[in-house]
Amino acid sequence: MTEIFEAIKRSAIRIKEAIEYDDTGYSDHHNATGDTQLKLDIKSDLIIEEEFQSVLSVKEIVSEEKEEATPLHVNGKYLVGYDPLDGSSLIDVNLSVGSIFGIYEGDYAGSSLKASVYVVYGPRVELVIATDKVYMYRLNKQNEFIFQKEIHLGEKGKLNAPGATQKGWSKEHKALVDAIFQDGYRLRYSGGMVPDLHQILLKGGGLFSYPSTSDVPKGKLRMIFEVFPFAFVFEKAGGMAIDGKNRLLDLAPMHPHDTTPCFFGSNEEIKRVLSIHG
Ligand code: AFP
Repeated sequence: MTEIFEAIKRSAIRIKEAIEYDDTGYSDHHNATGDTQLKLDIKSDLIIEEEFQSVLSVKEIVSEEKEEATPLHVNGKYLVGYDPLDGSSLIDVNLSVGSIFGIYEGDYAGSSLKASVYVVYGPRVELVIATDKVYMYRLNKQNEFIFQKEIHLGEKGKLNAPGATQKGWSKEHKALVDAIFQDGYRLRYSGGMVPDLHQILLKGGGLFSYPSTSDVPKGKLRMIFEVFPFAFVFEKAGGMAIDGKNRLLDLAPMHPHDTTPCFFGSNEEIKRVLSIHG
C-alpha cells in the first residue's frame, strides 16, 4: 500500500503546480456524466494515471473522468477509484479544490475499501490518509509531506454544510437543516466536497449533507470516487456516514459512476439525520 501512497504524493505535487500555473479554461471534452471537462481535469487525470503505471500493486484504476476502468497490472492486488480534481469549477474563483482516492480490493463495493486518501489544494497542500486511523500531512517547501497529526471527530460539532439545490429538498430535509441552524450551528459550504469535509474533520465535527432531491433523486456524489473514500475517513475518525438510512460502506455500485445521497458527520448529527430520514 505504501507505494500507492507515494504515487499519490507525487501526483499531488504535480497537480498543485498545474493548478497554480496552467490555463483554467474548458476543453472540448465531456466526462462520463456529461460535465464539460476543464483542461485541468484532463491533465490531473493523466498525471495520476502516469504515476500509477509504475505501481505494480495496482491492478486497475477507474477515474471520475473516464467511462470505464483502465487495467494496469494483471498481478496487482488493488483497484483504485479516484476523482482527480474534485470541485474543479471553483478553480477560476480561486477556492480550494481536491483529489480523492479509494483503494479497493476485489471489487468497488464500500466494504472492499482498504484505505482512502484525499488531497486539499488550498492556501496550503494537505494530504490525509485513512487506514486504521486518519493521518494528516502537509507539504513543505522541499516538496515533502510532513506528518502533522491524527484526526479525531468529536461526538458533536458546530458546522453545517447542506448541499444540493434547496428548492429540490424534501420538506423533512428542510426541517432538519432549519432545526440544526436553530441549534446554533454555523453555515460552512464552499461547493467543494474536499475542503468542506476537511473543515468539518479538522474543526471537530458537524454535518455535511447531499440528500436526494426532486432533480437528483439519487444525489450527485459518486460512490466509488467521492462517497466511499470519505465515508471511510469519517468512520475511522470516529464519526458516521450514511445515505439517510443505511451505512454508506454497506452499499455497492452497479456502474462506476453510480451516485447516492450521503450524510457525513459526527455521531450526534448523524443520529439526528437517522431520526428524520431513517
Ligand atoms: P464540480 O466538480 O462540478 O465543481 O462539483 C463539485 C461537487 O461534486 C462536490 O465537490 C461538491 O460537494 C458538490 O459538487 C456541490 O454540489 P452543489 O453545488 O449541487 O451543492
